[in-house]
Amino acid sequence: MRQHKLALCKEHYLEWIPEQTARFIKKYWMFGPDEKVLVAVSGGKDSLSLWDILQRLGYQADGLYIGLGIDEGIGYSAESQRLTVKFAEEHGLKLHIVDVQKEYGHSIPVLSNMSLRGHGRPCSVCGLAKRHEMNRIAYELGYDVLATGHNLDDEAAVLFGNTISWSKEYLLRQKPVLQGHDGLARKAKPLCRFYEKEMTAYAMLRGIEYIYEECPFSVGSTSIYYKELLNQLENERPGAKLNFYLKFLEAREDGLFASDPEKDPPPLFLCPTCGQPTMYEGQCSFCRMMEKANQK
Ligand code: Q46
Ligand code: ZN
Repeated sequence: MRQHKLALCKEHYLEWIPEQTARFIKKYWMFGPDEKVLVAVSGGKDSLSLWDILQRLGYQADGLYIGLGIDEGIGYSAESQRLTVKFAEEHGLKLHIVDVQKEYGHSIPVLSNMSLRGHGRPCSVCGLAKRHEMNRIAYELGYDVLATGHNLDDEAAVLFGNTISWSKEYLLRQKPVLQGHDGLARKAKPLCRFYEKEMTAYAMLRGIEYIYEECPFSVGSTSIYYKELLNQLENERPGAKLNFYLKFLEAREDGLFASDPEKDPPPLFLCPTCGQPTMYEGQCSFCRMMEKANQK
């Protein structure tokens, strides 16, 4: 790990990753040892590794898999669900499965083809549906916190995108942990300081079987382009990616932004259809999308 000027053998690497994760969980006040954690698992290396690390650290961590109905000739959702179920069974872990199509009548590709949002790209519809379902399940089943497997490459790419467009609203919300309020679950990203490569190494050394294919809809996405740019920078200057992210976190702690919605949260309304909190009065974006879909 050039960025840390550190080289470890397998045995020590597999100890170092959970130790560091425990340190980040504590440092950013993500959750305590007695809290109930819901891990959003997709069948990929990051989320399965996160689940593995949390159970090794002794947390009460259950999984949530959201079936998106993405096939695209490679059976992407079916395979990622199979690997997630396999992991849960092998480790004796509790897994909740929610299928968007069974729950709401339409899969993500079908919703996307209805051109309801996202200009024909499924990620906007998919992201909205995933956020809605993660919050709903965490809330309905009484979990204290929702943990996702975002790694440093994900976080740095989002930060880069939001910085070049100076999207203040999104920059304000980019944190290792977002406190919950008014029906919004607390969200934590315990892997946010690990490089993607580090997580791949962890998953492989632990023998975790994960889906190698990326979601077919991620091809050509802006976030992949930003990741490539940041990797070029990292190759020239080891540690640049980590520095970019950590210096941003420091700057925001030092008052980069005058207002902080966490300290002074905006008033929220309740969606009359699903009861979840929304930024605006009336139905939430998810229920509006579903209503339009059902009218088609
Ligand atoms: S699963 Fe969904 Fe991602 Fe696929 S459709 Fe886009 S958002 S790329 S993390
Ligand atoms: Zn709603």
